[in-house]
Amino acid sequence: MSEHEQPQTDTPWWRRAVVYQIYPRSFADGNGDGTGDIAGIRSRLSHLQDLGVDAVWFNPWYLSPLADGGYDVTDYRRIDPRFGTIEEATALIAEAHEHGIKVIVDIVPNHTSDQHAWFVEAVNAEPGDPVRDRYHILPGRGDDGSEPPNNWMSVFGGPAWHRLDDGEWYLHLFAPEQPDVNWRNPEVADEYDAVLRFWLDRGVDGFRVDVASSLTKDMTYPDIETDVQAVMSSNRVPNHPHWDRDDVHPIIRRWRALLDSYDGERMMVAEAWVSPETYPLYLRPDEYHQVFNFDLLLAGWDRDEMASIITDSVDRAAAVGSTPTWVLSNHDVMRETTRYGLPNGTNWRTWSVEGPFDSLDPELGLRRARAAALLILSLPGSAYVYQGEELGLPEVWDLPEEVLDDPVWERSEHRQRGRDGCRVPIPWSMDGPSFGFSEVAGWLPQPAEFAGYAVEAQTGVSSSTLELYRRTLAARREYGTDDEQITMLELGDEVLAYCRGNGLRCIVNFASTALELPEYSKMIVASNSEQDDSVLEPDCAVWVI
Ligand code: TEU
Repeated sequence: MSEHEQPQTDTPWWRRAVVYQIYPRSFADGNGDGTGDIAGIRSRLSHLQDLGVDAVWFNPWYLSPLADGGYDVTDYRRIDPRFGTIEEATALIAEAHEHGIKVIVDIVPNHTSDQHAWFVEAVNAEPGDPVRDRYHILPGRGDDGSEPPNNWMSVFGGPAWHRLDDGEWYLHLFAPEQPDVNWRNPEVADEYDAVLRFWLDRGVDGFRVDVASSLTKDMTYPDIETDVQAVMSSNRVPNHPHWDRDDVHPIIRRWRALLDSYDGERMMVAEAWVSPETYPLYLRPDEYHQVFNFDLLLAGWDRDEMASIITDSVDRAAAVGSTPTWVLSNHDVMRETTRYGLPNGTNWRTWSVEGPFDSLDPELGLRRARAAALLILSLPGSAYVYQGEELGLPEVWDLPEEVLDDPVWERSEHRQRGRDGCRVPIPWSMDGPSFGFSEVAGWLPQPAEFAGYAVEAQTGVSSSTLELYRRTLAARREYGTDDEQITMLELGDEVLAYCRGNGLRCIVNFASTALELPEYSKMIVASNSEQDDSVLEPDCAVWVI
């Protein structure tokens, strides 16, 4: 069997896929305007094949004013001209398949853009007109209606209501340019069905569903005590007016039936920041195939915390017949090479404003990120790798304020710099105006140090993070197993180690001193570029069998 050949298996692809996340705006620019696009992606498919990923997930590429990086969709059936055309998207899907790579697209069903034809129609209609019922448009409170209908807050900061010129208010759980649609209106469900069919007919293998747990709202619009951010990261609030409500599940079942009516193994993965208690409900056999598990992404570099997340995730998924998902970073969070270089407990959302900046140790962060990659890539289930993780790219946390584009910067009143630092264009070559990303400077500036992280700089360099990822993904294919369990191994309080059914062991050293490795017959891959046969250095990982 060649190193890139997947062993024959009846297991559906998504149960063990490595899914590579592409943020199209920042991956590769084919038309020389400084913004990434589909032409750029098509020219770089060989990078994904060489890396050895099983699937790609594309962040939204639909027609959009990009008020929230494309999560504000004007038309779900058109590609934004900055990214390309529908013909190019269809060709890309087919070409990915020719490279043996499945395709997942992003669906944004909680809100549209304020430029969407439905919202434009609603705004132009009179209060009470049925076309307003596709959104949550309400009179305000107070004698003259000048108070918002309730106290709900936007995830991005500030109130979740915006007033129209005629005095009514509309709900936006995210930016004001992202009005929430009303899922009680049957037209809404029909429209999203049609959108799913549109992309399934173009050959996509799956959907990543944006803010999947917030679609339905309490239509009496009561005030709430808890704020949204707290709800997203903590325990379930029963009957919350707009988060993780029971009435979201019939929508999911409807989509699942639609997917199941297509041939092939079409899947959907939920972006749902929900509690461990309700997480399994989303994974019932007639609901989502997978839910992103963000626990590791939120955890520090902590042996006990990571060990319990891993065992809980494996058990929880197994209990409902699904598989765990592993996510170290994505387009919404600080890149893990930087996160792991900060002391545990640092609030990385505010750190880049507040500091202390000398608390960052970038070398330590990269060492840990490489070890974490070995950790998640040997676990059962599927792993989601965000573009640039394979290069060990750091967060560009000190972007000049004048280039910041994420609405979080303004809406948090400059308490958070937002998410641009993980969305800086990818460096492909060691020189040029944007290190091979484009013929011109990229839409966000890249720091000079990106030259050293370029694909060109790392290719063929055995100690590089890129070659480590390539070796590790090749080994994952070779030593992959369909058993979806792990056995934790006891190697001391500061070592995280487990064994897969085929005898593959992953060992991670969290101690500050080197670890004497237990006996093994073969070392398969090591996160340290200078791995010794018998000892494992701090913050490093190995796979042995
Ligand atoms: O994100 C959902 C979400 O609520 C968070 O990840 C949020 O972006 C973050 O906490 C803000 O600091 C999804 C998308 O992944 C994100 O990019 C979009 O902005 C958001 O939905 C709205 O569509």
